[in-house]
Amino acid sequence: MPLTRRRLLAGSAAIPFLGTVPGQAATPAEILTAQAALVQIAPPEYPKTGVWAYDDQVPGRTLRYRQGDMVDVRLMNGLDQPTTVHWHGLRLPNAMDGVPGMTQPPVAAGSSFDYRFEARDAGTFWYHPHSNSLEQVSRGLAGVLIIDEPDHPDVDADEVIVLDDWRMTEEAQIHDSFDNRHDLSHAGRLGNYITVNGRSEAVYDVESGQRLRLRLINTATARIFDLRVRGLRAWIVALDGMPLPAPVETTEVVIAPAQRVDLFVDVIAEAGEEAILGSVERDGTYALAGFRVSGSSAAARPAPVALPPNTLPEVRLDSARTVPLRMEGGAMRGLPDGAVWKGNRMDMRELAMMDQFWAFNGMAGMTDEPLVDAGLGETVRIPITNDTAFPHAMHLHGMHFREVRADGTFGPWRDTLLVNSGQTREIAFVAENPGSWMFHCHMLSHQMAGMMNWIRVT
Ligand SMILES: [Cu+2]
Repeated sequence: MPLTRRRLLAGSAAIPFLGTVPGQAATPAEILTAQAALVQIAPPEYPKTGVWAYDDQVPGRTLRYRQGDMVDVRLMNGLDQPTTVHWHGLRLPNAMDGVPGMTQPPVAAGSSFDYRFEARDAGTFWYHPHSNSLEQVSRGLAGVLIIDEPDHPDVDADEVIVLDDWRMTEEAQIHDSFDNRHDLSHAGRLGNYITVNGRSEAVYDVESGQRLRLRLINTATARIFDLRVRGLRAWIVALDGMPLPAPVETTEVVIAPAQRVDLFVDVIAEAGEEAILGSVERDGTYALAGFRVSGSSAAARPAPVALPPNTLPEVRLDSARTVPLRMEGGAMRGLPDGAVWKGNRMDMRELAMMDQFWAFNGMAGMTDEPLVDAGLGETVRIPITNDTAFPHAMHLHGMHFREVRADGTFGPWRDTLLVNSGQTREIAFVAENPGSWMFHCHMLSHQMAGMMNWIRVT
């Protein structure tokens, strides 16, 4: 039987990966293969680290599109367990959101899945699995997705800075402690080795007077980075992919797991002077990114202007429905009244046997009915009260929200909000995107141990 070119291409694409969706003949422009790999993450005197990665890279390669393009990516699963890709922060059709058992079937080992959706919003986003998330993300599965504005902003360089931490053994291998009950019930899986773009430090050659765009992305599963800039004049221009109405000058940036912060920085250090992006730790400030400055300062630039806004819906509080969310549990406070897990009321000891330590409104883990059942176009307000002893980074899929401040004004658009112990912070969003959307803590140990629920928009 003669092989036609079409058959040959379709056949060769399917060889190692069974279970491809019928009719999936055209090869997407991008293929991401999730698989085990060996990568030099630790300093050179250590061995390579066995990771799970997209295409043998940590972080996965940066996917880049222009606003309005179609994102067209085939995930191939070379792991020995199911996986998916969640496109974090993107407003996309529900079927492309990557939540197994909710928006798509899990992608079995050896299978593939095609993701295709319009790049609606320009900004800095990222992708990661939503299947066995704590282990898969901790082992290295995460990558950056950038959607460029139609007109490039006036900067001399545009750099991605992926912040992550790893829990390593002394042989620089991923510590195999994903069900550690201390992590599940405390601050989560904090690492013992911090990386920038998969290395211990990033170094950039710059000239005094240059303006850089730095896209900070926190892919760690638990660590909140408290950052400082020195030798740089910095403005926040976007949060979680969405531009601020005006740049906000700052010297400090707090970035919780899954959040993104876009900075414009002007190099104000002269040649030979220190310019860093540093992380504040208990015993000092450590450089995560270093800028080797040459040249002498050119004339100072005018202050930056705002990035062009994405088209976001108007949040109307007057007609909004309010659904409070109370977070409880974890070490120190516990769940004295127990919680409902998978339809059964359990006491704290029984919940702990099931690795459940946290609850939303008295419910641990996913529920049959959503936290909010919203009508399409309805505005929903959720005051989030953190009655636990730990901070939590709450992430809503599929839609961005605004914080409603105590004085009734709105905060910036975000998809992930850090709520510290004892705080009540209210969010409001327009249920503009139909489907079933996860609403969960992005400290992934907390998500696994009870802090997840969902919102339905119909
Ligand atoms: Cu949490």
